[in-house]
Amino acid sequence: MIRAPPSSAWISIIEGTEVTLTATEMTVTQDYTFYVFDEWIVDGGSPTYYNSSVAFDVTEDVIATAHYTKVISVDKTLVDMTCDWPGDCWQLVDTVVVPSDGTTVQSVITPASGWSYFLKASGTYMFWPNQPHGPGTINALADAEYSQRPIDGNWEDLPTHILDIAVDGANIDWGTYNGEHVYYYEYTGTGTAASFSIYDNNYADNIGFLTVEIYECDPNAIPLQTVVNFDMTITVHAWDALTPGTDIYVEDGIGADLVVVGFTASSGEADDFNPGNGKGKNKMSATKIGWTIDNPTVSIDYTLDIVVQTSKNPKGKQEYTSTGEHELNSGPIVYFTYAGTLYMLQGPPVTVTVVGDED
Ligand SMILES: [Ca+2]
Ligand SMILES: [Ca+2]
Repeated sequence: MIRAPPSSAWISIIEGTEVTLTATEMTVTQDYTFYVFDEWIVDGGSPTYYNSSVAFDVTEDVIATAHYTKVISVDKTLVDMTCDWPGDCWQLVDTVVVPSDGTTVQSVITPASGWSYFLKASGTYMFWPNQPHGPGTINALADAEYSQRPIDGNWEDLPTHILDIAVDGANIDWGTYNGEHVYYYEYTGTGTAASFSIYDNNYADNIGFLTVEIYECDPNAIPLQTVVNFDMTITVHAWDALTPGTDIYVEDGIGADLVVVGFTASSGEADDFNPGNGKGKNKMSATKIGWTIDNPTVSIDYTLDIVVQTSKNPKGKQEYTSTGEHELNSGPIVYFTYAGTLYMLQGPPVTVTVVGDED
C-alpha cells in the first residue's frame, strides 16, 4: 500500500474551480495544462494560451467553471441509497394509472439507473363481465397478479401472468395473494421511464384500471435516526499519459457518522485505515480508504465502489441525529505525477440532507 506523503509536497488543484471572467478580457492564472473551461465560453471568443495561463474575450462578466479534465479527472457519485422497506426513507414520487385496455403507460419520473425503488400496485379491474355464476352473473375482477374464476368466484394466479401488470414489458411476480389487492415489487431503475401495461388476451370487454405507485429514497430528505446505506463510486480517468512508473494514489475520507460496509476496486489495491484521531473518550473517528491504481491506461474508467452505512453515535442512537446537509466525505483526493511534478487533485463530495423534527 502506498500512502500519500504530506500534502504540502503537492501542487493542489481543485476540480470545478470557479473563475470570474471580466469583460472584455480576463486572464485566468490556472495552468491551462490541466484545466478545461466550460464550452460556452467559446461563445465569447477562443481562449488564448500563454505560458501558464489562459485568456478569454468575453462580452460581459461571467463566472465560469474550470474542470480539471485535460490530464486526469476524479468524480464521486452516489449510485444508490437504501433503507429498510417499508420505512420513513421511502417517499411516493409518482402515481401511474394503468388502463385495462392494453395500453402501455409510462412513469413521469425517470428512475435513475441502478437506484432502488419500490412499486406498489393496487386496485381491481373487470376483465370478464357478466359471467354466469350460481343463479345470477358475476363481473369477474383481476388485480396486479390474481384474477377471479367466474365459476366459483375464487381468486387464482393464472399461468403465464395473464391479466397481470407487466413492468417494462416483462411479466413479473407480484407475490402472494393479498385480499386488499395491494402488492409490492422491488424495482431497479434503468435510467429510462418505467412502463406498465395489463396483459390480457381479450381487451374488448375490460373495464377499469389498476394503480402503480413508485417510492424512492430521496438523498435530500433522509429521516432522522434511520439506518441508511449509501453506495458510492469514485471514478478516476486519465486523459493523458502520466509519468511512467508512478502509481496514482487516491484517498477518500468517510465521516465519523458512517461506517464502512465494504469497497471494491476495479483495478489496483484498496485498503481502509483509521488515521487515529478518535482516541478521546466517546470520540468517533473517521475512516479513510486508500486506493493505489497501477499506471492508468488513457481513457479507461477506474472505479472504487464504496458502501457505507449510518453508524450509532456515542449515545447509542442511530445517526443521523441532526438535520441539515451532511457531507458523506470532503471528496476524494488523487495524488499523481505529471511531467515530473507532483499534483494533488480534490474531487467533489457527496452531500445528503437530513430532515425531520429533532428532539
Ligand atoms: Ca378481458
Ligand atoms: Ca398472475
